[in-house]
Amino acid sequence: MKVLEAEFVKGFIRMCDDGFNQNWHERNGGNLSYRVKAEEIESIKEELSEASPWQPIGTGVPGLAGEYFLVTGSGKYFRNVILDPAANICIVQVDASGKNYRICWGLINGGRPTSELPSHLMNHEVKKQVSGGKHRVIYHAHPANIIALTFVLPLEDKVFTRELWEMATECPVVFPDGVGVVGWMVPGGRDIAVATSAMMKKYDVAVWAHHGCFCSGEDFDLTFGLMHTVEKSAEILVKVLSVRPDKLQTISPRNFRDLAADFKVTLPEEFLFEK
Ligand code: 2HA
Ligand code: ZN
Repeated sequence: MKVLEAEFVKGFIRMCDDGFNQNWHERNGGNLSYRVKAEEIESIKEELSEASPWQPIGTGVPGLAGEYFLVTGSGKYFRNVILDPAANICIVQVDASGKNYRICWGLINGGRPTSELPSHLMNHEVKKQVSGGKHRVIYHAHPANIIALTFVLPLEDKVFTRELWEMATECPVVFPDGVGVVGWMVPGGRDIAVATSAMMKKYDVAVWAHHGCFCSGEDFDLTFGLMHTVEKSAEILVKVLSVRPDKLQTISPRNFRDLAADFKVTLPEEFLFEK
């Protein structure tokens, strides 16, 4: 089968377009990666090349040795992915040491995988382990309301989690583990990758202060849906704070406990503090 005929590639392209249409990907902002299943790689083998040189990832991901990833290209625009996928995305393979990658398909006019490859791969390594192999998608976007909140809320996991949970009843069910917050750091390197992947041991969502958000999930629907839910909740919070900073009423710790019991989710007590 051709790469562009594979369902996982179609799903990836659709997610890029959906993200652009949400206004989360100005210019070359944001990046997406998918850990490809063995049978999916087998089905597109005819188009994969082993000719490209191995290049350093900039960090070590031994837990991903030999794995293949579909990723957006560095400097490429999400809005162009649907028009010319082969020029804007690529499939890379990680070598046996977990220190190098090579391009096996795509980026036909040249280029490199996303500048955030270290963060994507370190997040994948953590999530593969803690989810027992279920999580396959890592998504980085620049949603305006989440970013806005990083200027007005303390950069603390418990504050962001609780405020976002309170903005929509579905939130604690969609991200029961909460959200982590990474203070401002230089993007694109190993340090921010280490900080983000440490958050991913505990959470499926990591907010990057004054920059954007990373989400992890099992498939494209769940991961896009997670980003969408977090950003919608942030939008409601921005509206609430704009109208009157002190809420007249909200969802209480007692309400959250009742919700958790009915929806059979565990909500960590650390987020159910009295204010
Ligand atoms: O431009 O979003 O974090 C791509 C990015 C870097
Ligand atoms: Zn970014």
